[in-house]
Amino acid sequence: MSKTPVTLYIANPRGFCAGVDRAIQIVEMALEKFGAPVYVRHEIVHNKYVVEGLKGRGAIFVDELHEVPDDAPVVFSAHGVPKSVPAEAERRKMLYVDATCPLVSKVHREAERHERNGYEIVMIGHAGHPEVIGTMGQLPEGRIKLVETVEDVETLEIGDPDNLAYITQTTLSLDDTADIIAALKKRFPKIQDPKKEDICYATTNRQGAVKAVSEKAEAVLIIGAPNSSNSQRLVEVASRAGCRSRLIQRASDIDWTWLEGITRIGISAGASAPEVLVEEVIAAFKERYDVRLEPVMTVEENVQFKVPAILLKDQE
Ligand code: 2E6
Ligand code: F3S
Repeated sequence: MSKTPVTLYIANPRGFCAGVDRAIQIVEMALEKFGAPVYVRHEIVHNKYVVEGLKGRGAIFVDELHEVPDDAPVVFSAHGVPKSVPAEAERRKMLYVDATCPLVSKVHREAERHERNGYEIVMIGHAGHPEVIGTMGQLPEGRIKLVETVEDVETLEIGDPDNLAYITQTTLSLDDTADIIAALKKRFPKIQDPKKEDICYATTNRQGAVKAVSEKAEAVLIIGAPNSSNSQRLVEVASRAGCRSRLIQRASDIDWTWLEGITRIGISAGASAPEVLVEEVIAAFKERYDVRLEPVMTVEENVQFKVPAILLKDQE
C-alpha cells in the first residue's frame, strides 16, 4: 500500500540556544577537568534526554546544594540561582562553576542596578520557575514584586510609582508580555523599561519561526519538556495562530490518531531540546508517511557564549 503524502514544515531557528549549548559544555568540560562525579544543582537545562546523557557520563543531579559533599565540584544550572546559593558554596569552600546563561545574568545585574538606584522592581514571570526564583533571589526577599498576568497588575501595591522599573523572565510569550507591559504603563506611566529587552533572542526567534510555520501547517508539534518554559510558550504560539499543537518529548510521544487526516504538520523544538530528537521525530514520520520536508527559515542566529575560564585547559 502506498504511503499518504505529508509535508513537514521544519521551523528555523529551533532547538539549542547559545546559553544551553554553553551550559551543557560546562558540565562536559567539568567532567573532563575534575573527573566524575560532578554534581549539578537542578537539571542543567530542562530536558530529560540531555540530563540522562550527562548522568551516563558521571554527572549527579540534585535539587539543593546541601545534597552535595563539600569536596565535590558542583555546577549551577543555566536558569540561574539566588545569591544565597553561591554564598553557601563560598562558605563551604566548594569548587563551583556557574552555568547561568549570560542573558539571565544580565537580568540579575539589572535588578541590582535598579536596587542601587532606589527603584522599586516588578518582575514579569511565572511563579515557582527556577529562573524567577534565581532572579528574585538576587535581592533580599520582598524587594521584587512578581506579576504573572494583566490582572496581577491591577492589584499591585507600589509605594512610589515615580521610581519603578520592571524586569522579565527570559522565556516569556512575547504577546502576553506586551499586554502586561501595556497594563503596567497604563497604571504607572513612569515605569522604566529594561535598557535592552529581557526576553532573550532565542525565545524571540523561536516564537517567530513557530508563527511562520503555523501559517502553513494545520498541526504543530513542539519537541521539549513539560517543565521547559520556552517550549511551552511555543505550543501556545502555534495554538494562538490557529493550529492544533502539542508538546512531545520525543517520537514515542506522538499520538498518530490525533494527526489523522492532517497532511501539513509543523515541527519545532524548544531551546533545551537536542536536534537528535527532531531527527528522531522526522524519521518516525518517514516510516508512516511519504514525507516532503520543507524548512521554514526566519532569521539566522550566530550567538555564542564563552565558557568560564576555570574550565579552560591551562587554568588551574
Ligand atoms: C535558562 C534560561 C532560559 O524552562 P526554561 O525555558 O527557562 O528552560 P530550558 O532549560 O527549557 O531552556 C533553556 C533556558 C535556560 N532558558
Ligand atoms: Fe539563555 Fe535564552 Fe537560551 S536566556 S539559555 S539564550 S533561552
